[in-house]
Amino acid sequence: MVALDVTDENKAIEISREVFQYVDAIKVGYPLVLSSHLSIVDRIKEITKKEIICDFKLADIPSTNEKIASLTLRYGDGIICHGFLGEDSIRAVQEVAKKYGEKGNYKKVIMVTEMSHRGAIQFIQPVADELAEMAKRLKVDGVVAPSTRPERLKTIKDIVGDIPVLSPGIGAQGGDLNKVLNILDEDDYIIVGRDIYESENPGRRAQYYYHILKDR
Ligand code: NUP
Repeated sequence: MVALDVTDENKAIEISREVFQYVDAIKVGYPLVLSSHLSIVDRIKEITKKEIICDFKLADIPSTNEKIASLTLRYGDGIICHGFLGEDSIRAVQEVAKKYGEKGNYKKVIMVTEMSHRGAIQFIQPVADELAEMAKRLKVDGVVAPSTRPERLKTIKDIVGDIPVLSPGIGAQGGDLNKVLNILDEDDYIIVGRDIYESENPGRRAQYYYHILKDR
């Protein structure tokens, strides 16, 4: 999954065209959407026909999460939420996704467990296993867990079982790809941003990851 955190709409479209054949999904977040518009998701989808995940890390009370999710899922195929707000905040997003599902548009609700940066050790890590247990209980469609700490990735993966794991931290954040690939299964994703979109040739860089994943 490529993270398209560029702040120029045209650049985002250009990179999407270069990388889409090598990725399973595209993740957009605030950098791109705040510098353009949420409808950029439709444009990227039209060009790439790939799943688009909106990484908005929802972290609000249920009624506000619900409003944000309703707006976001008009465009995206999935949305990333924080888990530390508690069960009701996630359930509110799942309710929205369910309504879209009833109309034939399956939408994924993905929950952050432990984040990949160093600061995550401070507050999130101590509760991350419980967050993973909650994710499992709520049957979310995916969890985010760090490639920067393979041992934590493994623990979280063991807790969530068959829920797919999306793992950022490879490339610019220094995660060890081999260690991570020994932990992840076929249904899981690595998320790579800067190492692809900041490279001289994003298409070739995406292809590099594609081959590693395909040949393993
Ligand atoms: O724990 C997380 N770490 C992380 O890097 C959760 C995330 N959602 N991300 C996102 O993954 C981050 O916001 C960025 O969009 C992407 C990683 O990008 P890069 O470090 O490969 O450039």
